[in-house]
Order: sequence, then C-alpha cells, then structure tokens
Amino acid sequence: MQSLSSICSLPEVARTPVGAEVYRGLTGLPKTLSPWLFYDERGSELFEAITELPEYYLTRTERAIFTTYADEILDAAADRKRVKMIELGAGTATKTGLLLEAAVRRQETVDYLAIDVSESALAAAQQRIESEIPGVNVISRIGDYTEGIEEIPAAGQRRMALYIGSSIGNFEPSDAVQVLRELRRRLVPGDKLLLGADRVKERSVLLRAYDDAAGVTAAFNQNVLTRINRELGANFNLRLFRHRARWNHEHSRIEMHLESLIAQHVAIPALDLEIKFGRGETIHTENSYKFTASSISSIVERAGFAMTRCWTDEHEWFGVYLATA
Ligand code: AVJ
Repeated sequence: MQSLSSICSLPEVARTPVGAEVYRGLTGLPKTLSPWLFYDERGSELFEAITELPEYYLTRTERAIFTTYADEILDAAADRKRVKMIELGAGTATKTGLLLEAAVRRQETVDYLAIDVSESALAAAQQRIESEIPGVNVISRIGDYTEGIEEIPAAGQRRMALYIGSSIGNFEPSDAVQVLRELRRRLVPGDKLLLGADRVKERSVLLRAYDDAAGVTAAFNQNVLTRINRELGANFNLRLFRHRARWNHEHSRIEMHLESLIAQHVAIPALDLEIKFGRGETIHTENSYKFTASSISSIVERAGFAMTRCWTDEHEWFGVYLATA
C-alpha cells in the first residue's frame, strides 16, 4: 500500500489510466504492465495483423468452429426461444457474423448488442454488419464488459452473452471467475454464455503462436514501450528490449515479457521516474492462459453457470463452450 502523501504528491499524469498503470507496473517487483496497454491505434492494427499470421491459430480455429457449428450452437442456446445476442469486447466483431447469420436463419431477425471500449471499432462493426447481414438490429454501447446489459429480457427471449476470442485468457483464474460472476449477476436463469477459450496443446505450437517468424508479435509487445515514450515522454530504446515468449507449465499460460539486454536506466519524465533495469531483467506484459475442458468448466461453474455443451476443431486446439445461467 502506498501512503496517501506519496499518492498526492505524484504528478498529474500519474492519475490518468495509462500513467497510473505504468507507475504501478514499473515501480513494483517483478516489473509488469497490463495487456490493455497494448491496444493504442498501432497496437490494435498489430493485433489484427497477428490474427492473420500462419502461426497464430487461435482466430482462424475459432472461426472454423463457428463456420461448422453456428446452427448447432444457436439451436442449443435458444431452447426454442428467440435469441438475443450480447457481445462483450466485440471489437471488430468479424467472427460474430457467423453466429448472427445462423440466428437470422432461425428467426429472421436478431437483436445484437455490441459492447466495447473502442468507439471506432464499434462504429466499423455496426456499419459492416448492418450492410452485410440484413435482419440484424445492431445496438452498440461503449463500455467495459458487462455495462449496458442490465435490462431483463422480454418473455420468450433467450439472451446469449458472447465472450469469445480467448479474451478470458488474459485474466488470472480467480479474476476470470469474478468477471464471469459479474456477467452472471446481470443475466437471468436460463440465459446463456458462449465462451471461446484456447486449449492447452503442444508447447512448440503455443510458443510459435506468440513468437512468429515475421516478428509481428515482437512488434506488438514492444509497441507498449513506444506508447510509453510517446504518452509519458519516456526514453525506452526499443533495440535494448527484446521480445520473449515463455510457456509457464505450472500456471498453464504463455507469458510475454520484454527483456532488458543490458543494465540500464530509463527516464519517464511525466511520472518523475527513473527506472533501473538489470541485464536480463524483464517486464512481464501479458499472460495468456490455456485451458483444458475441465479447467475452463471449473471457472465457469465457480462463476455460477452450468456447463451445457462444448465444440472444438479437429486438432482440439480451441474450445467453444456453452453454459447456462
Ligand atoms: C487477445 C488476449 C486473445 O492472448 O492470444 C496475441 C492477445 N497476445 N498475441 C492472446 C495476444 C499476443 C490475445 N488475446
């Protein structure tokens, strides 16, 4: 815990979300930065590029599962009612289109509430879906996760909350339970959760997905330093911090780090900080948890849902799980 006086004497910038996170992460030990810092404009572009890399199987595999099973998923979710879809962290909602098309086949029209923190991503998603999939009524809400899904569904409606793309993997398991529990609180019994979560697999496949040959993931990781240089006036030298991806077997997660290649000091003027790095010391920038059917079921059930069904691909590389509130 920091004393109140030390908080009050911090520069103004330390109270912005980015300033506060960088202050917290780089003054603590081990040094960490939260993955939400990746997603400035350039970072979002780099992430889109990652999803198209040959090594990054996640997006393509989840899309293949939806392509094969969208109708089955909608049937299982609907309980013969009309489905209404709500997507948490909708982003550009490219894979969601497959589920929306299946909903339109079933019931002709579907209400789709897209929630995301990025206004530009939401606007683009809304435009594309409305023009490409007639029958979808898109409502978009800027916000974090479960904001904006308070209202009780109309009689005869079944709500299906989508939390896809293995976004859940960025959370420590106990935080993942909290996030889903918060969602559960805003649903009524019978409502559904459709969760996409990456699966444990051979280590070399995992490592390649987070350290691709073209270096796009390395650029994505290092971009956080560029962002800190730009927004907080820091002087990180990108050539002196190397991208590292590690498999942490004990915690069943891929970790991304930025490793300092030499002993060095970095100044962050906006935070009045001088950060010291030892040679080989890292900033831990991301955890990407990988699940078994049983580890994800345990999280879903601790959050108050009952696991209902699951779908996977031929290699069992990615899982799509339907749970009932
Ligand atoms: C967006 C959190 C699902 O963990 O695979 C991609 C982010 N990080 N490459 C993931 C990411 C490095 C991604 N998630």
